[in-house]
Amino acid sequence: MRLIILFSFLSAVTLSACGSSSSSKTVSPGATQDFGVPVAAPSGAFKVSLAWSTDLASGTLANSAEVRFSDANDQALAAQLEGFALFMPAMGHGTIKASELRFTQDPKDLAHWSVSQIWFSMGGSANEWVVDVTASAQGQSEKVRVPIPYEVQ
Ligand SMILES: [Cu+2]
Repeated sequence: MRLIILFSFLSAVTLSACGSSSSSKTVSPGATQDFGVPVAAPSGAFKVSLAWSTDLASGTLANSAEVRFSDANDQALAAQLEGFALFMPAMGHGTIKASELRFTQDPKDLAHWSVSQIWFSMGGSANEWVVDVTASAQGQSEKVRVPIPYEVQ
């Protein structure tokens, strides 16, 4: 019970702190193919890149993203998406409603997944949220931290 009260208090305090930042980069209309720079898994088993399909907003399940996996030579790599965990490093918390996430693998391109029903528990400026993507490829399951260079409103 004390933990719950503490968490509620922290959430209330940090909500205003996050909103005060000046950065306001949002997802551009038609930016669904902007996958950014791929991030390599520690072992090099795969790289992952994200393209956000929507402007990002807290307090809604309307956010969605495309996820692509590639190998060391940037060729498409079939992979199993196992986790998509939002995290806010500056405040040390994740998000809620993670059980609502929906993962869909493209049956014609096993390197390509869609993630929908993504819930941000609070807003933030560009790069305040990150996503820890867990996936397995080439027999290795690994977690990769991918930046989110967009404002979450
Ligand atoms: Cu926060």
